[in-house]
Amino acid sequence: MTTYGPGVALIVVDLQNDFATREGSLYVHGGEEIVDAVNAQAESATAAGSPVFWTQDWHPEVTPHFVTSGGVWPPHCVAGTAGAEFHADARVTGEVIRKGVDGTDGYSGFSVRDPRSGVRTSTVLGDRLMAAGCGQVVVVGLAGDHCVKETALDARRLGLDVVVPLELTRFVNLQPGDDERAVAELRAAGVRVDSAPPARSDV
Ligand code: VGL
Ligand code: ZN
Repeated sequence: MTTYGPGVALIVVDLQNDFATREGSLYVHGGEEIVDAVNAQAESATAAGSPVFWTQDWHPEVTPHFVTSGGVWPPHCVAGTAGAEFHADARVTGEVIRKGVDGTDGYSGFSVRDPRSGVRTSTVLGDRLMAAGCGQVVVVGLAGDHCVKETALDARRLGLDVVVPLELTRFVNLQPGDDERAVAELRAAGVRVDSAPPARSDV
């Protein structure tokens, strides 16, 4: 059991219109349902002195991440478009970490990978957490089988304790069963996957 405080950070992944609204180009079913609860988490975290980070998928118009250029995803979260904006109800406070900029595959908030060269580079998120002295992160947002998962796995690679509350994420399920496989992969990596959201006073 853990409680928000300066040693624990909240990372909100990609709560953006293209994922979290029905009109979005890569709508994650039920994505809009988590927005209020995520806001409440962010409020609790901030009140307890926990840093809060919001990742933002932020792609160029043409990128090998998109199916139109050899990738797997429909174009989404193109820099500067409405689809890339945070959900209108999201109360974004704290630092925004953009990923996928410059044509990289930005799945994790901690690192991005250039699909052409295979080179992986770090975002500032890991440095920020180290500088803040955070040993634990709570990862929420969209999508549980992609960016939430990759962010949580990277956090484990950095040696952090990681909690993913299932009520605060939703899954794409591009292939049926991706949700269960993602949860299994997270648990195998030592991530605590909770089936209920953390109580507000008892994360
Ligand atoms: C995501 C696929 C492509 C995500 C981002 O936020 O989970 N998924 N880009
Ligand atoms: Zn993307």
